Amino acid sequence: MGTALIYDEEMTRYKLLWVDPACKIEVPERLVVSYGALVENGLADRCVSIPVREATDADILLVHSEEYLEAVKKTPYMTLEELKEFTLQYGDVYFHPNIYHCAKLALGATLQLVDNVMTGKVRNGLALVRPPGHHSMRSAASGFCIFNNVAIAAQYVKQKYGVKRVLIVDWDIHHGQGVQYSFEDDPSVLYFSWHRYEHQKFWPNLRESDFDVVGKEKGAGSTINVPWNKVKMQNSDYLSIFFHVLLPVAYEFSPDLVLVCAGFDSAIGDPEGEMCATPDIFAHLTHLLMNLAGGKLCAVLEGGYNLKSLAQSVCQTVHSLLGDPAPRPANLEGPCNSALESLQCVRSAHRKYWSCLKHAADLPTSDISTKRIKLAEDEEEEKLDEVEKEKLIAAMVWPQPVKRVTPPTRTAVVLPDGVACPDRCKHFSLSEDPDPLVVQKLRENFIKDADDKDAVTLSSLIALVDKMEKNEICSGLALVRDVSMAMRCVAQHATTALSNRVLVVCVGDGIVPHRGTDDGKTLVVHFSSKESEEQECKYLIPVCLKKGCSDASGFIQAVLGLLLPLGYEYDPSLVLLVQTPGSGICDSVWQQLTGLLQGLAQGHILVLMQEDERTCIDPTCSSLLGDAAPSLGQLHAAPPEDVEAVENLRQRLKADWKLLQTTE
Ligand code: X5A
Ligand code: ZN
Repeated sequence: MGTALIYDEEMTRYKLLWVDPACKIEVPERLVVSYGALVENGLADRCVSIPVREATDADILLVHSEEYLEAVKKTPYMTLEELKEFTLQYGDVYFHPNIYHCAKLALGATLQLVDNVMTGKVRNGLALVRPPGHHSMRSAASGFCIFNNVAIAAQYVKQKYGVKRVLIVDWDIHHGQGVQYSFEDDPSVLYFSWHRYEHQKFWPNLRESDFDVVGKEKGAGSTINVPWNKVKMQNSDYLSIFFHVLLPVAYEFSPDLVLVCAGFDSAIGDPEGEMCATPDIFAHLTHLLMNLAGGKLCAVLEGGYNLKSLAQSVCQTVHSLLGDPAPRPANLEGPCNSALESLQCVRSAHRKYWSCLKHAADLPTSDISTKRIKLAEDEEEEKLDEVEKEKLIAAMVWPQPVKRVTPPTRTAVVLPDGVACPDRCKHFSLSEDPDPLVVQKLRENFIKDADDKDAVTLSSLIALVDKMEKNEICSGLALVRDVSMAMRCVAQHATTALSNRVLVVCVGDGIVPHRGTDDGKTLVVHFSSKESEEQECKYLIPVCLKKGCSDASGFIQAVLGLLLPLGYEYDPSLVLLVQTPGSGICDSVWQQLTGLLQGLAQGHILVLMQEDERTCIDPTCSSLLGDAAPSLGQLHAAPPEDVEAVENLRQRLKADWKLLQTTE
């Protein structure tokens, strides 16, 4: 199952025909450079190319009014003067004789994408379109948008495929008010948007873009607004919102389809957003959404006005859609205070709607209004003149994202004799007898009850980790006689011989002795149902869940709100995922965990399991090969003790780990 790419040059054939400073950034080159970069990087060729189509009136009328459609239909026949005049009734948008045609293609491209994903012809995809859609409303064009591509797509899949729940993630830097209005009372569409807001001073300057606007009637809770009240937000700020708001709610909601309003004006260098998140953040945002809805994800271009930043961000997104390992997430120093304030406000505003947020700090209403109103006074920053500002933003530099290559071997397996190697994986064994020196060392350190088989297995694991380090192999699975021993052996090799940082994730109650974890070379996170004897410290974190790993809800919340932020901030070069016998974790939860952890360490993850866990081989390999995990279904409320345990841990650890912070 592949990744669709939908693009047609025709959508470059309209442009601004008069002078309008507000619209001059929306240029045909946006599509030319985006597609060009995909071709240059060999990404276009790896996608399934699907033709666009013209949307029909019926498609457009799923969201827009007949009067509006009829009015737009006349624009191809208007004179320049008439077009200017027509444009005046809307905000920050322009018309052109060919824009109606392009708008039909943009919507048609979006619908082609969702059709191909819903029918299983492809797993996911990107539609590169112009004009964008998320600002347009039932009867109005707005913000360069004519028809609301993504909102219509959501209605379309509900109607055509009977889809029950759609998640719309709007990572564009503007608030997609058109999408919000379309679904404000509809609980079947969860709309998430972050946007530059500056306490309502930023376009479109709407009261209804603030965090306390959450949807109406049955749809209360299914609109999530995250206002950015300062510019220059960074990767940490974006990831914090994903870990502590979007992902927990999205997993609880359990969409059947994920639509992304993929605007890249939220990236560094963009003249509209003025944010500082680097293009590689989109590798992670995309990856983190790819295990929802069984992997059914459709990204549709919205904004993005710095051509270089846009092209890089588009490539990062497509790399992830194709399953290429994500680059290491560099220098995550935790969210800034303004981002934390927004985070806290959003969590508080939504705590009555989502059980995963029940334990979020409750902000008293009086506090909320002061945070909201904080208007004018303290925000009077030195107003640079527009020309100076434009120059500064244009001069912004950032490192070129590193090349993303999947190693020649994606997944290698070390299995006991007689166990068949799953399809698509590579059986891994030593090409020659293990080095006697290595074996001797192993015997001294790990293999007390000397067993030649163990020596061979452990030597293989060491060789496998060496190959991962050289990027010849991406990930691995090993079934071993003693997972604790194998874990210690691999961790020690990686941290000493390779001087790497290793994230060790243990799942289950089996006793796992840890040593030497205070040097920062390993970070151990251990999920179990037993109160641990281990002393909690910065680098050894026992997570005790009442039902252990057998309660999907409690476990997933701990993974999203605790393990991922820790992992991202720690930035390991290797992840060791260890399942101890009788962990009680079910396959689909295990696959979610395996899938999510591949966002770390460039996908270098080694999974260790006990040798009799044969039925786990196929699901684990499937995840390691990049298949989407099956959906967990709507999650019930996690056991309150578990939510509280995670919340308490977060409170204790947040001084050491900034990505765990959820309050100022
Ligand atoms: C799709 C999009 C931005 C409009 C900005 C108007 N529109 N000032 O990014
Ligand atoms: Zn935008």
